[in-house]
Amino acid sequence: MAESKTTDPGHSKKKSVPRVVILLGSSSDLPVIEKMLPLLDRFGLGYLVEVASAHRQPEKLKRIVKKTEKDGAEVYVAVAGMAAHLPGVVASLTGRPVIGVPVASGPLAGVDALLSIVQMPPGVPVATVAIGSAGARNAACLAARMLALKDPKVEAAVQDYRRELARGGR
Ligand code: RP5
Repeated sequence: MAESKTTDPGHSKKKSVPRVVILLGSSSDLPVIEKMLPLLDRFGLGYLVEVASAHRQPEKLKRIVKKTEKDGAEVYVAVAGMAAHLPGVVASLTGRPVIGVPVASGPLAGVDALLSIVQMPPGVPVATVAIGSAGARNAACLAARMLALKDPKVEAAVQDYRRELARGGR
C-alpha cells in the first residue's frame, strides 16, 4: 500500500515530492501512525506511506528508499516491531535523517524493537523515539523541527503547535 499526500504544495520544492517518507515493517503497524498523519498535515508536510519489511521485502525497501531519495525526500520515518531492523537498514541506504519508531507488536511489548532500533553502530544514526503512537507523533514533531530549520512556514507551524501545548493542548 502507498499513501501520498502533499497537503500544502507551497511548502514543497516540487509539488508531487513527499518531504517525509514513512516506512512500515508490516500493514499490522498501521494503527501506530494514525495520529501522526494529521500532525504532518498540520505542519504542512507532504508524506508517502509504504509497507516494506526489511526482512520480508528487502528489494522493495531498497527500491523505495533509492527512488524517494532521488526524488528529493528529506526525512525518513521507519516504524517496526519485534527484531526491528527496518530503521537501521533505511539509515544504511540513505544519508538523509532517519527517525525510528518502535512498535509493541510481540510478547516483549516493544522493548525488543526499542533496543533493536536505538543500538545503532557509530556512523549510522537513527533518532529513536518512544514506543508506539506517542513515538509516532513525536516522529512527526521531530521531522517538522528538522525541516523548520530551512523553512519558515514549517517553523511557524511548529511554534503554533507549541503554543497550543502551552495552553494545555495534548
Ligand atoms: C515487524 O514484525 C513488523 O514491523 C511488525 O511490527 C511485526 C509483526 O509483523 P506481522 O507478522 O504482523 O506482519 O517486522
